[in-house]
Parts: sequence; C-alpha cells; structure tokens
Amino acid sequence: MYNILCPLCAGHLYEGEVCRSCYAPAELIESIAARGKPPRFVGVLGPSGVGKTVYLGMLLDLLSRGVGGLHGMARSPFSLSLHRSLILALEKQRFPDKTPNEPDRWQWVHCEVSGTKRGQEFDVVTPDVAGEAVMAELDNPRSNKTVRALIGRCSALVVLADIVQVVADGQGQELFAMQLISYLDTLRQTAKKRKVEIPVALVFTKVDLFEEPIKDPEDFARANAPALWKLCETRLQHYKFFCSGVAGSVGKLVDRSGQETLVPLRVEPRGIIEPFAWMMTQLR
Ligand SMILES: Nc1nc2c(ncn2[C@@H]2O[C@H](COP(=O)(O)OP(=O)(O)OP(=O)(O)O)[C@@H](O)[C@H]2O)c(=O)[nH]1
Ligand SMILES: [Mg+2]
Repeated sequence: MYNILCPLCAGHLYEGEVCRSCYAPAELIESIAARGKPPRFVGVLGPSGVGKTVYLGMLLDLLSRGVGGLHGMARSPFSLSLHRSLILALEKQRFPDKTPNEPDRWQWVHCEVSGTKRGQEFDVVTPDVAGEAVMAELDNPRSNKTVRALIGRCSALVVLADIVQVVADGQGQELFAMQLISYLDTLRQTAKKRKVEIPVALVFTKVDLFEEPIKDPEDFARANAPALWKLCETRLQHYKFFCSGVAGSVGKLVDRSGQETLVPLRVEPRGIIEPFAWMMTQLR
C-alpha cells in the first residue's frame, strides 16, 4: 500500500493500481502525484445523452489549440484518449458511443489549463461519467462512490441540459439539473442558509438543433426552466447560464432495420470554451 490517499475520494491506494474505492485510474493517480500540486476537480454532469462526452472531447480539442484565450496541455498520454476518440468519431461523421455505466471504464482527463492573465493556471481533472451513474447516485445517494466523491470534492461544476428536450419534452432535463444542484447543496453546505460557493455553469446543449438564436441564456432559462433558474438564484453564490453546440449541421442515417441515428455533417463548435473560461475566472 502507498502511504498516500486517493486525490479524489481519500481512499487508501495500492501502488500502481486503480483506486479500489472510486476507480480513479492508476495513470491519473501517478500524473497527479508527479505534479506535486493538488489539481482542481471539475464535474461535467447531466443525464444520459445530454452531450457530456461530446462537450468534454470538444473542449479538450479547443483547449489544445488555444482557442478563446485558454490553453490546455494533457499531463499524460491517457488524458488524450477522450480527445482522440471524439476527433476520430467526428472525422467519420459520427458521434461517439455512449459512455459505459461502470466507473472503471470511464475516461479521465488531467490537463494543465492556463489563461491569458498571469497566474491563471490550474491543473484540471475530470472524468467522463455516464449519465445513468449520475442518475443512480442522485436517486440513491452513496450508490456510486465516484460520482459522490466528484460532487463532494469538485472546485467547479458544469451542469448540462439538452435544449431541445427542455423546450419540447416537459420537465425531465430541468428536474435532473435541479436534483443535481440540490444534491450539491446537501453535500457542500457549510452552514445552514449559506449558498453553495463553488461556481456552477449551466449549459444548454445542442443549440445547433434549435431554430431560434438565443440572445441571452439566462432569459431563456427564466422563461423555459423557471424552477431551475429560481433554485440557482436561491442556492448558488456563483452561477451562469450558457448555450453550446458542436455541429453546424446534422443528418439522419437510417439503417436497414429502420433505426435512425443523428450524424454530424459539419463541426462548428460554439459556447464550449465560454463556460470553462468563466469558471476559470471564478477559481481561486
Ligand atoms: N446536434 C447536436 N447533437 C449533439 C451534440 N452533442 C451531443 N449530441 C447528440 O447527443 C448524443 C449523445 O451525446 P453524448 O456526448 O454521447 O452524451 P452523454 O451525455 O455523454 O451520454 P452518456 O454517455 O450516455 O451519459 C450524440 O450521440 C449526438 O446524437 C451537439 O452539440 N449537437
Ligand atoms: Mg458519454
């Protein structure tokens, strides 16, 4: 056994092994130990199919190219696999596969992110979690140690909601985001009635599928997800709404069995860096 603890869940570690409690991979534990400074964990969470894997992969691509005033550098080769798998999928005009439900199969990112301002430099660590696992933990707290440790320990949270479903399909996306914020509130409350202090970016995804341009995401939230907006206002000290999308146009593929799949015909990322850049300004 190492005499160090897991940087995410504080469980005991066995040398060269994945954390047996939260499944943080051995490569991540090594890359964090090699840096000598504690990283900032960031949660990118939302229901299955909301676009977490696409958002994170595209964020890594933009960071690696230094778009929008932020620059990111992977801290070890394992950090590149999520980025690579998204780019390979998009090159084939496909979206990536859904994330497996088991935490030991998740891809993790450890990236050094620097901004234009001096001193604005953080090591950011985030796993690409499966939506079902997040839902399971919200419905049944302590059932998923990785999700619990991540929400309990993160320095910032990105909460995703599918804009098409927010508008068309009732309250499912709004309720999921609200459940997540209530869970965060319960886990992170320092004193009764004090608001949660970590920055929370609320991102409406797949805005490319939405016909009307959205001038002000906060106005959109107030009109289309009023209960979520109110919860943020009452319980979060630092929050901001954003809209994001990766596709410029999408097509529908129909296979022989009649199954339809959406495919990206053109990649045109928007609103991907902005939530992250805002969070960077909020981190201390
Ligand atoms: N048009 C459009 N579709 C998107 C976008 N992002 C994701 N999608 C669609 O949403 C699907 C799910 O995206 P993922 O990133 O795999 O979703 P996820 O949140 O990682 O889902 P789980 O892995 O199941 O938790 C994709 O296969 C695409 O069809 C986007 O920006 N624009
Ligand atoms: Mg995924």
